[in-house]
Amino acid sequence: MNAITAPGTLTPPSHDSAAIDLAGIGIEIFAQIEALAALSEDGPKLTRIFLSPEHRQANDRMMGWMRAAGMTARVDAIGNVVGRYEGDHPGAPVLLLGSHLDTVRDAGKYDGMLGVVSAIACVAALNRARKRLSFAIEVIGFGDEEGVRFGTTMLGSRAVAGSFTDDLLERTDHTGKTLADGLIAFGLDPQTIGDAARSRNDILAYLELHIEQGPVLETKGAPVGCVTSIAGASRFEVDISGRAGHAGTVPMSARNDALAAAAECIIAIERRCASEPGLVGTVGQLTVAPGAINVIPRHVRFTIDIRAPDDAQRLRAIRDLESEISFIRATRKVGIDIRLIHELKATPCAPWLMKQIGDAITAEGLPRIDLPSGAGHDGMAMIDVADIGMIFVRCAGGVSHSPAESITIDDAEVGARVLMNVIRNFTPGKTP
Ligand code: HGY
Ligand code: MN
Ligand code: MN
Repeated sequence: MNAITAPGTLTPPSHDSAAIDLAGIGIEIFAQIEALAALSEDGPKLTRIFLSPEHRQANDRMMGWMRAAGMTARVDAIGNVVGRYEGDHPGAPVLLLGSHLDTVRDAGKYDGMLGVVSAIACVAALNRARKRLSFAIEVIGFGDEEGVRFGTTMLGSRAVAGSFTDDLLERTDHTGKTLADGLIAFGLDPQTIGDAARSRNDILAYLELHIEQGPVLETKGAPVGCVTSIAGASRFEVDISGRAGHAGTVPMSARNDALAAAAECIIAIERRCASEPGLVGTVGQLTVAPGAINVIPRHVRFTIDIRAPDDAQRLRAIRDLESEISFIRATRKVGIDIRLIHELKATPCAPWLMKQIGDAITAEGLPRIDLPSGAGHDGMAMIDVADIGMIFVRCAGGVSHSPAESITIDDAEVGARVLMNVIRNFTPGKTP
């Protein structure tokens, strides 16, 4: 335990969250979510990718809201937007709040944005009440959590956590631009990414509010939940090289059809991942070349996303699939290259933070529901620099990564009230 979080060095704030007026906070949150949803490369769909013009517009919008909430606001060395609300004394340690501002393609408008906007709304309420706490609050809008543009995820939070590695600068997007090119075009210097890194010594905890992206809270009739852990994830890029040929003349027995081989691999992935509870596998992207109706496919590239709550379970499934894919390679006489492009271990939420989240939920007169997260979150990176806690908000049908993603204003308000309650009663520390 370092000096800052030793008990007694910070006086816990008064337990009077009731003194902070949160009336209408759900409406305020919804209005800002709607404003952000309009910042898209393909409106009326919502797609906002890392270091894009829409990302810059979102950062500008966030800095305006952060400053209006009494914070200083800046963009850090990798493009995250960071607001800071000072504590009751200079140089106070920081409670980090936040989530991500980037989206998947044709996304819902709450995944990520709800956590950033709710955190700002809580700080705005503290500011209106002229409340200062014994710690500073920083709100981070991470620029890349989904990994849509460069394939590997959590680039923003990895830079903050100090786990960004320079090889990532060479990752390319679908146009062939590297991450370094993207940073320069955004007005940033790839050589200074290290400046975004924070030290564990000045962070008390990282706390994220996020939609559940699953059906558990809705099934249990609960508006909010306390996250226990985040499933570990591995992402791969697979290249299959066969032989192009005339669709009308090459006998079936003489083909090296890259797409048929890919199809066999994809069914093997689905079959293996469906064989164990908790294990999930998805092939979300696939390209075919040359892509003509009357040519036997020469090359296929597809992605694999494999997750499990338990790392050994995930790694066992990966080993099994690697041997199945080797068998397909041999029997179909094609080339198959599998590249790991991203991996983050299963991440536990800190019991001491879970207790404070649970207390905040019950203080709102609600049942405490603890649940794991199948979706990935920035806390998987932030665990390298702080203990993490997450508050989940119910979403309709558990639907996410889809324009059908939706929550109610009431649930947005409950989520913000729970977040505010954790903030007002936050006591740094370790497992109770
Ligand atoms: O893919 C995920 O789980 C997250 O939404 N980035
Ligand atoms: Mn997402
Ligand atoms: Mn998310």
